[in-house]
Amino acid sequence: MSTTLLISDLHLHPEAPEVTEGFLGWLDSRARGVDALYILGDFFEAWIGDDLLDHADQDPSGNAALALRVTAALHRLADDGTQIYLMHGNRDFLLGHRFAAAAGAKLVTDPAVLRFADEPVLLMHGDSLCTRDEAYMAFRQQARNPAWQEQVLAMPLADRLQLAAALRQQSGEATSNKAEDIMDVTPQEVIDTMRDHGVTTLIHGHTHRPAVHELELDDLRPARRIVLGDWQPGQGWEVEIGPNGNPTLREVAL
Ligand code: LP5
Ligand code: MN
Repeated sequence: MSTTLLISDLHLHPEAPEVTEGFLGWLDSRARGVDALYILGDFFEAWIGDDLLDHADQDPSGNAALALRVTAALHRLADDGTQIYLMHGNRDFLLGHRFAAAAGAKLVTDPAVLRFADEPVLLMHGDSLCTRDEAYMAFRQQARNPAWQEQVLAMPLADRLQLAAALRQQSGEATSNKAEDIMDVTPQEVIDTMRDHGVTTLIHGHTHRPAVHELELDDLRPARRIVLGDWQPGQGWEVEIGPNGNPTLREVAL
């Protein structure tokens, strides 16, 4: 009996200890013994580089200590036989192989197509579908540029912490001034992306608008878009895909 769990948008942060504890509890109970666990981005509120793992002593923010606890817990699950996969989000696109190795996980590209019970399923973080948010699309292009990333990763940790805080503040100001529909996925982009990948099921996070949307592709085939929610104190979201290949979106009490 194969079971896969998918989660997204935990936004783990030293100042949100209830979510961290809730996640670690979920990992030890619910995720124990499953075949695969997919974390579809924004696992951390902000990730400034894997070298943080080596400098917990120089990190007053508490992010390094948090990451070490979380990687150790993930590695225990991996050691028990669960395959763990990490996809980048718009907050943790700097997660790298060093982090993945510490967690016993593999990085997966966004988008990724998997097969469940012989049906292809498209997994994404979801930010790339928000094409009407032109300011974000421009930021995304810059943030995913390898040359920019290399330059940023060469900065001292303290400067990176500051830069991340500045970007978070600018993002907070920008999003409070954007229309709600601009920050949701573009319907036609969803349909085009699903067609391009030959799928009738898409699972993503990012928008924090958990739902199952039934839709129709251009060729009139029925399709569904399953949106994972973000994790809050006491409440998370998961998608379970069991042996029949059918995904179920569920609210999780933490
Ligand atoms: O994240 P959230 O929910 O606030 O909003 C997102 C989009 N914003 C972002 C930006 C991130 O929040 C920034 C945090 C990154 C942390 C890691 C940093 C690691 C690198 C630095 C340290 C080493 O993703 C937001 C969307 C919203 O989702 C909904 O989809 O609207 O998009 C924006 O807010 C973008 C703004 O509109 C414009 C960009 C502001 C920053 C401009 C600086 C440009 C210079 C960059 C190089 C220094
Ligand atoms: Mn996101």
